[in-house]
Amino acid sequence: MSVPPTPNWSALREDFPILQQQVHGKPLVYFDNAATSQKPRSVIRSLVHYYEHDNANVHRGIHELSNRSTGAFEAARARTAKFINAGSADEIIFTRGTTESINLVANTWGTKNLKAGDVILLTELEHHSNLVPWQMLAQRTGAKLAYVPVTGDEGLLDLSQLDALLTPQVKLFAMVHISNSMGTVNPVAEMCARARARGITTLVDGAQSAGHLPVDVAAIGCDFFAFSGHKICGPTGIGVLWGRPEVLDGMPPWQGGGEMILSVGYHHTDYKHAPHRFEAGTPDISGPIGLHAAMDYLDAIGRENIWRHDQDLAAYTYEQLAALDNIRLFGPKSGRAGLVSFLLKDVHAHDVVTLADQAGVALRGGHHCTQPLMHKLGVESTARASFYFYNTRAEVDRCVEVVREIQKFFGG
Ligand code: 7TS
Repeated sequence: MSVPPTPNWSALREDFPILQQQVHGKPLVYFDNAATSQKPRSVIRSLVHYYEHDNANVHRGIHELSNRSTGAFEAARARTAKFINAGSADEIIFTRGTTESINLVANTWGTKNLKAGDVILLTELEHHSNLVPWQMLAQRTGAKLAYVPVTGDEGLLDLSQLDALLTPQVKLFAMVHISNSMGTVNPVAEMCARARARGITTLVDGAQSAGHLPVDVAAIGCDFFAFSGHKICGPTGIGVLWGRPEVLDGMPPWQGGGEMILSVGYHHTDYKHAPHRFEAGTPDISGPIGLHAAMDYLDAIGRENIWRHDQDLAAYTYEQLAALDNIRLFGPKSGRAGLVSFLLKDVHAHDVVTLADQAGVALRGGHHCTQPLMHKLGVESTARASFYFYNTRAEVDRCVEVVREIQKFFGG
């Protein structure tokens, strides 16, 4: 696929009505994209169009509106398959988001395949949503958790330990693609290859990667890939689980109800195949439609271009912040994804975020749902600036100026 030419990034901002506002009397600088992205007009319009013209329940009716709605819903599934280079639309399960995708795997594949004494291997970088479901599964089955260690503030995994950790007891290796609190980009293709060579099933949490760089599940070589629509310009409430077809085939259903059945008796039910087996009840219909518009929008820009822009903003921010005194920076020194986490000496991250907000700059402070990682690094929280393609170097300059003002305010 050819890469679209480098876009005019500033012009793209015009597609986002929400960015054209002032907050506390200052132009909004939205640097909380790792939490959720903003939505372009084409996505908002796709939702309005659906509700104004086509709204009906899917798969059940044979009337015109139901046919249209079903067609749009299934077209979104096919578009999603293309977005991540899946082999077929049947490999795409719609969920509420990354969190639900991972819980689905834990509750179906995990319940069927894990037993006492087995090991679930994770990394110390994981978001709670790729950690807590596995802890719950371990409690139910008697399996144990093990972790690939992080080396320190740079947030890099110590992969020299990986071969020793991939013991015969390991049944699943679940790993984050891009860390939401450090900005680390993990070599997931290599990590999956090393696990698969030992017959271990792999899951990649793509919440921070899917909308930021080209994703090819075949090239990554994982068994499951999870991501959220709302972080890639789509609506909230829609997410994706991709599964390798031979793995999905063997998985029991999770939630029972309408839509996932072939036939039901009072004492027995036969289930549909994937993906419908895993989509009980009326699904989020407008969500996939909005997500379809978002994927079209992103691929018109080109995720190669988005990735380059992300990396440029992150490197620029890192360089500017590193020049300040009394600042601790987290994440890799080079090759980082589009976010920067930091702490100012003697200033709580929440104070940084509160004061930045007064200046119109939206940051996030806290543990970023990576509490064990924060504890390992000896901190409770960090302040984080996270970028998307509509952000600019001028906004980074403004943010750094505000951080300097905050340091002055606290006597630094
Ligand atoms: N995995 C990673 C790596 C994430 O960054 C997030 C959300 C999730 C999973 C969960 O996604 P959800 O859509 O199911 O909630 N990360 C963040 C964040 O960094 N700030 O707010 C949410």
